Amino acid sequence: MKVEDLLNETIQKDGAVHLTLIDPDSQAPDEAAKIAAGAATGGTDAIMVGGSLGGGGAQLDETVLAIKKCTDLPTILFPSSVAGLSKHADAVFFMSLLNSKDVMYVTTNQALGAPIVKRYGIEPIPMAYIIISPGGTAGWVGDAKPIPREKPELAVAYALAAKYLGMRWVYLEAGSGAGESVPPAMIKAVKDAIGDTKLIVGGGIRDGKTAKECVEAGADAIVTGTAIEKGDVTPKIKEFVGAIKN
Ligand code: 1GP
Repeated sequence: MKVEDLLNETIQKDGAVHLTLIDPDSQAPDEAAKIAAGAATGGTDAIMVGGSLGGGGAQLDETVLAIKKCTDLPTILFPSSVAGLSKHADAVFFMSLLNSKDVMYVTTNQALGAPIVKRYGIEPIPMAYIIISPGGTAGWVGDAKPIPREKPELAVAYALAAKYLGMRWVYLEAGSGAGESVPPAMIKAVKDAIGDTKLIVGGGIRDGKTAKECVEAGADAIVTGTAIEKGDVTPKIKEFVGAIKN
């Protein structure tokens, strides 16, 4: 089954999915594999692999391979550029940073990467990436014009543009390690506007309560990374999963 179909089925069944983000640049491949295994035990639905800085080449390939050895969960690449592609992954969020000021992040990397995705045979999942203030490293690297937190109408405008461009997924990103997640009022405004287009929310989600608020506001998928970098992975993932699923 295609990864996107699996995610959609799970959203239909459970109300939401939890995605665990692993940055290949943050630890050795065997460590990444342990995190993925712990997240799988905790009930996460897929492993996203990517990061804003580095994390390409052999380190990325070895990380994806190590993760695939220890879990059957889908692996989805989350690339910041064409360098974030690996032939070993199952799928790739084929994403455009819609509110970037640099065409490199809107269409150029996508053009450079598209033939590679085809050659590797990995499943592209079309996604709009929208950076919300503060935006973190992703915002800086992607030269974004972060959307002010008190301006949901700007996020709605970008998300609707994504829908009308045919993207099936929209990701509201506050930035890894953000002090606060994307505001629920913004999530709600975006979901009300885009309807059946799937909404991913990430950045600054550290506990089940915040994850639940995001899902109640309309998020279909929650991404967490930083929260499991320290401490026990499985109980933390269980906290997120328990909070967001029906
Ligand atoms: C970053 O949205 C993701 O791209 C995850 O953010 O590390 O804050 O969980 P955190």
